[in-house]
Amino acid sequence: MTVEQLSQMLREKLTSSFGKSLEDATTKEMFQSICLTMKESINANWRMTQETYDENESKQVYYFSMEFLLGRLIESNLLNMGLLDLYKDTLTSLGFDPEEVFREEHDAGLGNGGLGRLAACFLDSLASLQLPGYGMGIRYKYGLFQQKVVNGYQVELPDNWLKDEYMWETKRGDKAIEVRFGGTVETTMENGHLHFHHQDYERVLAVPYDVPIVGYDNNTVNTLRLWSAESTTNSFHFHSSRGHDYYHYLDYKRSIEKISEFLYPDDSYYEGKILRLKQQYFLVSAGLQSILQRFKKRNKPLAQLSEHVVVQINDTHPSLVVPELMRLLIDEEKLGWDEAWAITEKTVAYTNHTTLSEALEKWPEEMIKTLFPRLYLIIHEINERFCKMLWYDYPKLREKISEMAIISYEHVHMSHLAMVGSFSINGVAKLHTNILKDRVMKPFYTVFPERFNNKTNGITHRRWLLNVNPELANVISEAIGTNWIRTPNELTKLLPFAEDASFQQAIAKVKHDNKLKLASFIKRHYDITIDDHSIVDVHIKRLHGYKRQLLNLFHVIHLYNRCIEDPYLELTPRTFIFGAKAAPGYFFAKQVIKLINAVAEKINHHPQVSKKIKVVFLENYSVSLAERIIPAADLSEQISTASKEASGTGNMKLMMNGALTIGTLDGANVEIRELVGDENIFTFGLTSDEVFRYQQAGEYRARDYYNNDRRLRNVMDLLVNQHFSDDDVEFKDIFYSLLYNNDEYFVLRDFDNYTEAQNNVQETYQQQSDWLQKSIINIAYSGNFSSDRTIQEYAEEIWQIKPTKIGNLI
Ligand code: DL6
Repeated sequence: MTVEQLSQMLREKLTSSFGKSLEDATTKEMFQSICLTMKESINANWRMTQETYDENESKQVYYFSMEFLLGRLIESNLLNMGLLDLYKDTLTSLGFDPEEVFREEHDAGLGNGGLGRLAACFLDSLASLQLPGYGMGIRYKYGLFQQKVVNGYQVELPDNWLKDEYMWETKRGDKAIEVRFGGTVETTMENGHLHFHHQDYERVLAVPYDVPIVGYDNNTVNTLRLWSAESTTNSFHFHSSRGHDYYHYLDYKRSIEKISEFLYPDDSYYEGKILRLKQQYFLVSAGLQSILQRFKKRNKPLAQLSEHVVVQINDTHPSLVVPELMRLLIDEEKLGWDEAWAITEKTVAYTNHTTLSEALEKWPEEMIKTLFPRLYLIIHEINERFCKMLWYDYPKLREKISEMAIISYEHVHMSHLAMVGSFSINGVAKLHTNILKDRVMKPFYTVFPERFNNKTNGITHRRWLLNVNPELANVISEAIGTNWIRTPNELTKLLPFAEDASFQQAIAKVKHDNKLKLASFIKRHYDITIDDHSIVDVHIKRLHGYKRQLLNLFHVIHLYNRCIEDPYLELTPRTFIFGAKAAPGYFFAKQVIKLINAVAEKINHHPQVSKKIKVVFLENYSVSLAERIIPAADLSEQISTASKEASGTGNMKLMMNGALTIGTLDGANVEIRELVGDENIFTFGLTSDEVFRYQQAGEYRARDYYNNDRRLRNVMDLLVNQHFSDDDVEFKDIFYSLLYNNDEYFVLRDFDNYTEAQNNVQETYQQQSDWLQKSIINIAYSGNFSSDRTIQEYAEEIWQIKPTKIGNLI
């Protein structure tokens, strides 16, 4: 298609959909017209893809996740369809700014952070590798809250992302499914068999909204199915004799719709909220019922389910799939327990994303019993059988049975349920998987060694390099051709260019241009001028104690102190950028946000120090904001307390865009170091084994570090002497958590090592050619972290699914 033809199409669409001429159209109408034109070709391929899967009887993976952090889809869809440049050129020729038009799309923020974004990257890779994949999630009416910063504090506002029509979704009212909550179970004996009758339950209608997932340069269009909770008048008992029925009905309707109203904003923390549990079951039941309906159309015996379907659960949140699949097979399909169990165990696979004990879900037994009385009986039976098996087959583990049971101390342990009911249990980075095997899940590893495996996370290089940094992508392609786009491991072909002066200059120019763009964004939105030749030092992720934004900030304050002590101090200018949302109830994290803003305020207004350092807290960190920051970054802060960060994926995105990592030996940082070599990454601090040793021996004394390190004292005392605030109250909690609660995340212990590593960063940066060489080496090895690699491993080693070519329809 030519620019002229597309212009004509868009003009016609503006008229037919909005009754507008090009001259009158708003950017929003233009955005919507583009989506409508795109959907015409997407929909044709979408139908074709689904028909091909059914005709070929392809085995499909269903990725169940409570979160899909999609961000915007317009650019990645255009890129994957091979139309991005055409649309950009056409928009420009029509007098529109493409970026402005694309920004009309509201981020779909249906996720907290890493786990949800990983799910989105996986969908992109599945479609791009022509793999039959299907996402199952919830269509929350409100996504993750919008963060505002008011007087330095985080304030949360609702994210009403569906306020305007969501252009990519299609409601499939005809595919709605009933999900049942509460009630009682009556047990009867019929023909010598026990039968379970679920009665007096509440009916909720699960209505699917399907989002097409467009593959890269192929015809594959997979589906992300997002379920929305709705009520029906026929699920409510109207009594003509009773007054106020209408108001009762409205209350009832509201209580049903609440189920898919909002996403819980907690990351790496479990809270036993009843609505959250309802959400989990809602997703699981609707998803599984729709899978079985589809499977039945293939006219195969249920015993073959696992040859057609694999259900991957993204963390334990959907682990009710295990008892729910059992319920459907036993109560609805009339299979016996053993047959149903054999099918379930072969169909479900589980990914763990955290070792933090506070994030491991355990629901009160009573809650499960009340909400899902039939499931409770099934979980009880699974538990009985599992504990008996341990008792008879693993005598050495007898004393561990209460620790391993699915139900113990009046709680249902979801990770135990997931492990017992799955054929595969995987961690998300080598170190993380080893920690699961050797520590957190050790007894389960003893019982099910063959189930444990590692799948190191990845990111889609299409969005995180081609889309966000097209200039870098061009420089790469000019040097090594374009094969790397299909085979990202071919980025290693850049290695011979690492010392090439002209290639280094090309890379440096792209980075500088990206810094200029970020600087202009920061100037526009925050009225802060940043030095576009400064080291752009980036710490972007959720705010959490273990991610140690505080350690970074202590280094910033330390630099500030040094600048004050020595006005002639030679320092390579730095811009410290933070972007982070804190869970609304996480007091400590919110205090850290306030402290970052207070430090920023002080430093940015200091006549001398601000010439060398700037600190910027960018509000409302989101996928779209990450897309602006990452291409401009020089330094990637990955400084979690070792053993706490399961993998990280921001580390991979930044590396792919040429940033060097300063990091602990945690999560996937370990694998980054393995690839690029010790000299191309700045590692520091305690190792995970050292952290475990400290914890076991109880030997850590944070106070000693405060007492013995003058620099640390000078930093910390500023928190409690009103230096950064008008009163001395504000940061005392942070101060006390370090000294009196003994610094759970070893910030003080790692401060010295971190500062040394930061000095090393500065020295290396001053040798620009060395720095650029390292940067190129990082880009070259980043292909290993494409989610295409990860998904290929899942497909071959867990799912046993194969690429299915979709014919050419358009
Ligand atoms: O696997 C995706 C992502 C990892 O990269 C992060 O390291 C990890 O913290 C995150 N885990 C969670 C925890 N949620 N739960 N449960 O988001 O997963």
